[in-house]
Amino acid sequence: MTLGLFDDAPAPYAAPEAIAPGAALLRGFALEVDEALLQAVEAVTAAAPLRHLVTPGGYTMSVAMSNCGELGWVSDRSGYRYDPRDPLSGKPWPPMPTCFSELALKAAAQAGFGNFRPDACLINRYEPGARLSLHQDKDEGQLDAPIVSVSLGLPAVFLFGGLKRSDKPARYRLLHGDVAVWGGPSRLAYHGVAPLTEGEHARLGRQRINLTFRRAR
Ligand code: MD3
Ligand code: FE
Repeated sequence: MTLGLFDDAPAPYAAPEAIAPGAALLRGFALEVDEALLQAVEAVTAAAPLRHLVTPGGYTMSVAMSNCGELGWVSDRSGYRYDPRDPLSGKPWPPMPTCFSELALKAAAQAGFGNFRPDACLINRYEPGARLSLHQDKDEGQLDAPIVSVSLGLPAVFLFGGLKRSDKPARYRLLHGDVAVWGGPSRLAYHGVAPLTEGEHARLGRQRINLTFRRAR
């Protein structure tokens, strides 16, 4: 791994690793700003608490979720949707912190997607045992925009499949500070997260936080 030698990016950021057409892994890309991101997560989730949503099929998700930005992803018995308001409070979601939108813009550009302006950021919190089964992200209005994801806290095994649910997924271990960009031919790939393994992260304790930045409209 070439650390600190890619463009003029600061160490310990490594060159993007292409994992599929349109999909790139930027190991350590968020490390420089991790404390700012985590403080912003704390501020957002103080205003819009993490909660376990119910799927249209009636299952309670093991991952706890919140949002910031103009739109937030929500699920209930009536379906999945992007909503400008937090259903818990009836108020707009907290604005997207500047450190969030700047990181997403830079990461997308590094992976070849210029001018990425996310209008939605889903915050996922995993505790040991929490998982996300294989799914596609297709509720967004703009499927030509990429999705940028930022991993914080405990490591997770990310499952990256193909365009069919039956395609056997590849596994990637995502660590604190890793950023991934998913666009173009990979935008509708099936993906998920294996049950989080027990552990203790120095800053976050027994949890993993994932931020996903989307262009929902
Ligand atoms: C690949 N979150 O919130 S982020 C989700 O780690 C979600 O919390 C996971 O999947 C997590 O919907 C994975 C990585 C990710 C996000 C969107 C994708 C990978 C993707 C869209 C297409 C292909
Ligand atoms: Fe997803």
